[in-house]
Amino acid sequence: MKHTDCILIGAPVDSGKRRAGCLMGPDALRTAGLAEALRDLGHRVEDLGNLTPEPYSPDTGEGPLFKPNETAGWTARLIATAEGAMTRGLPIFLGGDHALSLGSVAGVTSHAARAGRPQFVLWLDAHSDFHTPETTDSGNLHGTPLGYVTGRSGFAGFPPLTTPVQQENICLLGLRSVDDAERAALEGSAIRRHDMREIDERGIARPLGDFLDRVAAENGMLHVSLDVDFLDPSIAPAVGTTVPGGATIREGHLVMEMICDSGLMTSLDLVELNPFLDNRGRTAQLLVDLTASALGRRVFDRPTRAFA
Ligand code: 4U7
Ligand code: MN
Ligand code: MN
Ligand code: MN
Repeated sequence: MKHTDCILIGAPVDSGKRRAGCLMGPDALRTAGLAEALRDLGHRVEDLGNLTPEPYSPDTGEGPLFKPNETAGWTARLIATAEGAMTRGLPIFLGGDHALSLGSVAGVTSHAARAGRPQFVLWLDAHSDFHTPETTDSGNLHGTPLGYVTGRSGFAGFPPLTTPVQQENICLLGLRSVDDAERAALEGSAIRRHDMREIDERGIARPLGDFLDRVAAENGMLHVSLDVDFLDPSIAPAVGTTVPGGATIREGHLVMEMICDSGLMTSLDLVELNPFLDNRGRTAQLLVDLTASALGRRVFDRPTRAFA
């Protein structure tokens, strides 16, 4: 098992939606023993503590978007932090809501471009998060990160994107809540998408295995963005946007074990954890266990990609 330099980056982003609480996410993940679990697997772990957004003008509360200036300040800080961390190890972004990923994904993608490698993104989420500020009905920017990082228009006031992620390099897994405007945009795009019905029918290993094969064939960098609501709310209640019918504990672990076996993951987001809504820390603990699976925890050694 390869030992990794893990860099924990607390990003208590809470500006991406109206229901507060994700700002406590990084400390809940620490309390649940994230660093210890990774060290037990033999990895080196450095914790950068919690970031703050770059300075921004106060949000006025006017206009259709919730806290756009604060979110833009977070995006700028996260882009710079992600670019720096990628030169030193595997950044693990501790959210914070999913608006965090405007910055984490943009930053790792700009690093990949400099390294001359294509960036791939695996999006584990009930939602497609493909809105722009012009298509969102809720005004909540945690529903827009994939719109931003693919270079869709409408993100005035946000850091200009140096390198968009190629649509065909994105894989959405776990979908069960997609808004009409997102569906139309996705259907006109090359983004790979697998809803829960497909996962029920074919299993989760086949679509994921196909995607990992493509990342490997193109010598890509792989960013994994894990939204708590990918998981079924019965096992992961600590999230504001629960959608029934999500991934089971075993589907979650299988995804992470396959990612581990592939050896391809270069960065990771753990987002949308709202500890205020948790049940005795069980969601935070599950995220720690899933991260451990992605970084080598296993029951027995098995042949690589036995299920692909
Ligand atoms: B998350 C939503 F309307 N699409 O835009 C929206 F259903 O990061 C939800 O995936 C967005 O949790 C969910 O507000 C964002 C809604
Ligand atoms: Mn979601
Ligand atoms: Mn999301
Ligand atoms: Mn959510």
